Amino acid sequence: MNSSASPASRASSDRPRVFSGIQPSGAIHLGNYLGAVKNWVELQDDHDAVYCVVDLHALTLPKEAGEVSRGTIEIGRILLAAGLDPERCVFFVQSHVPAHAELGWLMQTMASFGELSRMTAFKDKSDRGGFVSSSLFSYPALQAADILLYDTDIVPVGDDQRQHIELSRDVATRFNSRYGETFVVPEHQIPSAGARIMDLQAPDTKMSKSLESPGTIGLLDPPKTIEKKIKRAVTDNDGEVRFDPDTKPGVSNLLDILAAASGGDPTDLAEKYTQYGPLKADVADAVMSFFEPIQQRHAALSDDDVIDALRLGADKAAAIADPVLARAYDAVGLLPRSR
Ligand code: AQP
Repeated sequence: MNSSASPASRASSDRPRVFSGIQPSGAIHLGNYLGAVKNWVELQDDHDAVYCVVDLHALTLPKEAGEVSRGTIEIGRILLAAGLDPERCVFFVQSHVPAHAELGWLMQTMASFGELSRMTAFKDKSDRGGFVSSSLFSYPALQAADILLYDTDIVPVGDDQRQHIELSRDVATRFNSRYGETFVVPEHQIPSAGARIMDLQAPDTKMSKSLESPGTIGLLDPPKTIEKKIKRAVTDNDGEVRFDPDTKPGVSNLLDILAAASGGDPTDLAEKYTQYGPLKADVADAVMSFFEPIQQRHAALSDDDVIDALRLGADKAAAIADPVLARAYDAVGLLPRSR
């Protein structure tokens, strides 16, 4: 082992490290916020938090030149407005820290073809048609690298990421047993409510940036639009307010949103309502109470504010990631470049 700190020494000296990322693949929506970003903001208080705009992941689906850099600035602006504080977390862009792509290659060598073939995100996205790149198949290995580079203890994510975090754990464990203790094996942290917000017009489909559906609530949607989208949310004909995602996906999605936004348990919340109208009105109010202040802060931020924050973050991220990459190269036994 070289002079870089071992995973055990970091874990014993610091607060728990959290790492998570978001693709600049469209506007942040309600699912991203309740499933991930809201928790990221809270975790800054008592964790050593590292958050990343995973721009290399966004390239797994075809993009026009310039689309990803515009998306990165925009998503950075929304995340700062939502409460990420560059003084209290490391906030950066994945491609600004080359160690991600480098460790990503090592992780590809550790993930089996069979494991990657079982990833449901690949099946879902490759079924949408169009050009299917090999990166869409292998990016969970890059995601493992993203996480492992920071000696991450906890990965706060939505439920759709459960399988990818499991893969990160498997490749870390495999690497450690083949080459010696090198990586911290991370745990996922998935919220009890809001972990999988469904599309309001298709409640059997996850709300997703890249789908651009009318059933997606964008964090920057005007209040009237949000109200209208929630009013028009697909429910069912039996008129009973009950939390039962299998038989009542639309109503259950609304109850889950309400529980995630205002606290409480969706089954208990259901008992307060006898009609869909008042439930929808309360969901719209709860969502707006979070989104309005974020929208105001967003309007006050400039592109330069984002660029400055991300520049600072890249230096801080590289200072953590580079020694971990060196540790991994050393463990594998690559010939060091002579000095
Ligand atoms: N619907 C959701 N409900 C709860 N959490 C969600 N997340 C995503 N969708 C939901 C969580 O948000 C974080 C960022 O994930 P992402 O960048 O992959 O977001 P996305 O909306 O899923 O974006 P894409 O481009 O459309 O990707 P796909 O199609 O792969 O989902 C993660 O923590 C995620 O769990």
